[in-house]
Amino acid sequence: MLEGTLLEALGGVYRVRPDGEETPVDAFLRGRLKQEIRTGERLVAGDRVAIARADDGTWTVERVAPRTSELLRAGVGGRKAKVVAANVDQALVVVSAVRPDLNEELVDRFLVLAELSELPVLVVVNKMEMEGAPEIARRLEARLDGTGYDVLRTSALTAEGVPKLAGELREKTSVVMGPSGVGKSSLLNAVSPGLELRIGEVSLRRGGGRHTTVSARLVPLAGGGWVVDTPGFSDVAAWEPDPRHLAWAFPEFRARADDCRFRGCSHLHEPGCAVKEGVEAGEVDAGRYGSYRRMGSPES
Ligand SMILES: Nc1nc2c(ncn2[C@@H]2O[C@H](COP(=O)(O)OP(=O)(O)OP(=O)(O)O)[C@@H](O)[C@H]2O)c(=O)[nH]1
Ligand SMILES: [Mg+2]
Ligand SMILES: [Zn+2]
Repeated sequence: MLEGTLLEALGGVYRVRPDGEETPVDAFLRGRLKQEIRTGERLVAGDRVAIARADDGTWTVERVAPRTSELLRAGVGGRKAKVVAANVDQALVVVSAVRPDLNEELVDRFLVLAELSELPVLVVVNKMEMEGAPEIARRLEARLDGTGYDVLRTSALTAEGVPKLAGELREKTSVVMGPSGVGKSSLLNAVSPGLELRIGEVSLRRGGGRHTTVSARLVPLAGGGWVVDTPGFSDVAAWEPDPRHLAWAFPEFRARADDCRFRGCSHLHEPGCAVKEGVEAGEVDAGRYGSYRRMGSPES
């Protein structure tokens, strides 16, 4: 039996890197574990597993270790959470200033996913060399002022911010998330040139264009550390309809909630709400507060 880390799950094939070895092996599920996975939670990139080799040379996944963390997103067509990656230390929300244009409310929604997953998060604004990008990045920084989130400006094209990004990824396991086409894979290639992750243009030639990265994949970085590259997504509904949990996912609200008149204030219609007062005083960003209201109401 060998311990290892799941790099990628590809429709029934589980690519596992045994600890201390360079070359991954493909393993399969059998028996009870297969039943459990079918009815419950899937295995995802980052899972710690034990694998065993059968007489015919094939590998099977025998055990999955409890996870230390999970990046969650809403499952397709439902509000139930789905796991994107396991055992990561931090999440990166990657967007581009332009092409595709930065959508501030979408950033808020990605940040909520990271918060509900209880992961530290870094915001990355890519394609900074493009015209108009500095003004767009400045606006996002102003919106996030007071949240505690760091915003890192990058360009995979000019390498602006890439050494800084490499520093943030070093010695940790991270997961990148963000819309398709913003340059997530390009940035990881820039940080670690040996990776050769597939990027946009290649799939354009194949007639695709969207969703160049097709499955979550854990890769090692040249400087030490690991990162899960994920396919872009923009359907970022929170699965958590309880407004108190949602409110908790906005750190600048969290910091004020003690001053609200009512305990468990939803910051929506209660009198004496310190968050609403903060919005009126210009101390809490009105755009973020609008995101919160829309995320909490199902018709949004
Ligand atoms: N101008 C400019 N283009 C970039 C930059 N980074 C990436 N691109 C381009 O943006 C396109 C998308 O890049 P990808 O790295 O495939 O984007 P992704 O976020 O991984 O996309 P998915 O895998 O579909 O989620 C490609 O054509 C890249 O060449 C950048 O900093 N500046
Ligand atoms: Mg990609
Ligand atoms: Zn309140």
